[in-house]
Amino acid sequence: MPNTTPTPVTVRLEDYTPPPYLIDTVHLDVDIRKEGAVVTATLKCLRNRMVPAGASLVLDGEELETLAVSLDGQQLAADAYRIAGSQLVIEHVPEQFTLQTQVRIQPDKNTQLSGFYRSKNGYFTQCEPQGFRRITWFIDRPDVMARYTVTLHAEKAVFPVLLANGNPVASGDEPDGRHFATWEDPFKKPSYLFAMVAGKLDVLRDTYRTYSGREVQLAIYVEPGKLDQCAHAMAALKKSMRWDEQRFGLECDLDHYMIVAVGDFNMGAMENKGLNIFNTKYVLARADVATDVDFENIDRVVAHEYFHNWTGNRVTCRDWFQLSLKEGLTVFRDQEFGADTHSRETARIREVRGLRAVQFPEDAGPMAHPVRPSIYVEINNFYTATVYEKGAEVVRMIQTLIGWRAFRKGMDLYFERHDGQAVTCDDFVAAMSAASGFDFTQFMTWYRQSGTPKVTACGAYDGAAKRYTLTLRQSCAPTPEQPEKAPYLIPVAVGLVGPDGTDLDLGGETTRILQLTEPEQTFVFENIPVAPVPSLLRNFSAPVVLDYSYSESDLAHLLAHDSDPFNRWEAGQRLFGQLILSNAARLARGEPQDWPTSVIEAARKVLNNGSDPAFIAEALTLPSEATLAEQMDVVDPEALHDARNGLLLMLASGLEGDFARLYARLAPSGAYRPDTAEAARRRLRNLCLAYLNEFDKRNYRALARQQFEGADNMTDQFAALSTLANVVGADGEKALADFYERWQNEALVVDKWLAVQAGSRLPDTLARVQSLTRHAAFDLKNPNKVYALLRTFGANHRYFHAADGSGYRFLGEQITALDPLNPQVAARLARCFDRWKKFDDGRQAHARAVLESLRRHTGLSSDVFEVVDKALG
Ligand code: B3K
Ligand code: ZN
Repeated sequence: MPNTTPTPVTVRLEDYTPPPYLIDTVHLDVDIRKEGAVVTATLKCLRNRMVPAGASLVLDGEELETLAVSLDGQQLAADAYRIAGSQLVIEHVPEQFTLQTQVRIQPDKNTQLSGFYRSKNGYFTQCEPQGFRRITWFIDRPDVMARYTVTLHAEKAVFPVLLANGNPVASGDEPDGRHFATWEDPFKKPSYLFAMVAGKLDVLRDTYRTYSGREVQLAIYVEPGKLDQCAHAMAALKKSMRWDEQRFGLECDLDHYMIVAVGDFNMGAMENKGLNIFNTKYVLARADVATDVDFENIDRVVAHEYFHNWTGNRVTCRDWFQLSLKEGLTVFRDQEFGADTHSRETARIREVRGLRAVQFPEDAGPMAHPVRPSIYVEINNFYTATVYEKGAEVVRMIQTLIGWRAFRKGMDLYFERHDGQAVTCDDFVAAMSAASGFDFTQFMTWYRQSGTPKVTACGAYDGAAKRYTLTLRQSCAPTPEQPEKAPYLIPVAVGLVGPDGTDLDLGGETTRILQLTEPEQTFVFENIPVAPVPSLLRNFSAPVVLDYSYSESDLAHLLAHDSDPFNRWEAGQRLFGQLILSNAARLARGEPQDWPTSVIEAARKVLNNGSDPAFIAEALTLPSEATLAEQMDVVDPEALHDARNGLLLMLASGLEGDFARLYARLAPSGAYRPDTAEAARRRLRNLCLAYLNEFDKRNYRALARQQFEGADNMTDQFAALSTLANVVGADGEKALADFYERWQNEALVVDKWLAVQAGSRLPDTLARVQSLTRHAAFDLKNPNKVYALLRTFGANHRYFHAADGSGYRFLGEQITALDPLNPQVAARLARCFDRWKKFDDGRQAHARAVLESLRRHTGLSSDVFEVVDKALG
């Protein structure tokens, strides 16, 4: 009988104790057959000398059919060990011993996609955080690091490719058309970095010479027929290898670096040592099937997983509470890589846009948790925007506080001290502190406290004394587990912009980093000749909400002149946000919309000031409904939606001529090129097209249709489709039908087709999404399809939060259907309900009914339970 999935338990950081036993080497023999895979594990174990002798040996396992257990070559009788729930316990073991277990697993039935599972072209693994225990009995925690040797056996014709971490050391044929391959990983690693693959796959090979002259064999494995979609990922890999050498002095330590793409994958990708496994979404790209955003995302994810080889694999996490140690740091590294390889200013803008759309709501909702959580039920629920993106902001603040040179020294010291170890966030910060002399004691609040701090600023200019005084106050609203908050150390980058638009001199610098440490603090700037407009929190120097009562003309001034590109963009976002919110309030009161014409002039200046087209496009993209909703006491999603669309139409009317001219001027001058400048041109041109189609005018529809039909690349084709799919009329229907007809065999393009319909602002969106769940293109077992259709719908602010509760009920049903198949993905969908308490009583009643019925559901996974239970509070 297979042992079962575990009953939910609460795990606490304060309960951490070191493992009583360690595992030195692991030999795995995996025999893959139709009836299941038999896994024989031989573990050389020893007592951990840090822990008193006498503890029982406790191994983790889930859904394993145990066939045999032996200790030092002696088969154990059934009463010499016990299997209780998800643990195998042996009471008395020697100081050193060899444990061998044999289990059968059922990868074909593994719809959770954790552990060893079947996908279209073979078998794949996902072990982080706790999937290895679904393959064999093990001490499945990251502070147990071992050396692995793996032998795979499978039918040769069906699974010609057999891979595991490390280096190939043997392979050959076996009777009955079978074959085997043995891989040896020279590096010690935690079990979560284990990977193996058996499949029929094509491979793109290349090599990379490191700066010390070692040659690394690179390989990207994909579904047969997709080799022509791998070149970009390979180039991205080589670029990231070079960048990590140049920026951080970090060299690849492997002889073989392999990436395997799989269509069924819960997340983006996984950094298994030397054998990354990727969602196809972050590998496959060709100009006709992938957009500029896809190309850039591939760069970022390939780099991210590669960078983990040092930040995560060489130095890993002691326990899962330390997840941000590797994730926050690695996101920061991939952000910096993105900034260096694309555009630094737009990279920062997109990061902050994402942070505000996802992490700020998370931090204000029921799932709020610190960057280093202190308690969890299901660790999979903590791969969050807080751990990743806010974690990256925390690392960025460290760099801001000590400067990049000291930061680099801190990184060097971190590796010098901890290479080969499993450590904590404190160890990282201690290295930064030792390298810089900076005292991070108060700064650690960022790791401990959840919630987004609010900084309220107030400025005063004394003309006689030529003095500008800035008073900053900080506060942080209570979060579910933390009613009281201690003050943070907040780096606030400040510039003072003069009436002519130039930065005033602040004693040899134009931006000063203030350190706000008290609840309230006053900063004085001397020798300021004129009354300035303050440019606060430049480059978004801390993940806080900044409150300053800027006038509309202040904002227009900053939007036109601020030397800090982030704050130039920010000024526009504030201006648009304030206007949308005040118009939403008017609509809610039954009053008509009212837009000042000055906003058109401000936007026109941006359009025509000769900035980088990517920046202009960012500046003229309005803040999202989800971001703005956070600023409303009671969210009225209809008024918000209508007001935001009102501003789109207002800008379109005021700038119609500008948009039309720009659309024509930005027409492509040759065949598609994927580079940053061309991508920026397309981005702005497509924004013009969308604005122009805010009017119901035949000539603009025709432009969109022409672009849809004539585009030689997916960026332009899909932008035209999105425009058409969001306007009433037959053009949208036809474009959607044509698009599907053309791309139905490209899974990733079909995902776009699903998403564009689920995110649409047309009133029949829910009905359409409901019918799409029954379409041949949809598959509840495939996470990409679920994310494309269902999560996009859950993020459709207007229709998910429909007043009659229909959106809530629909998603509730889908979560119920998905949970038994894939609880991790179901729990992610359940997060769409996070903000239900911000809405009116009617909507709350509908959401509560759905959440309560979910919580009552028998057999609900601990993943979904944790999310729903917290949401109900
Ligand atoms: N480390 C993986 C995340 C795996 C999550 C499993 N639930 C991807 C990444 O951050 O690189
Ligand atoms: Zn990561």
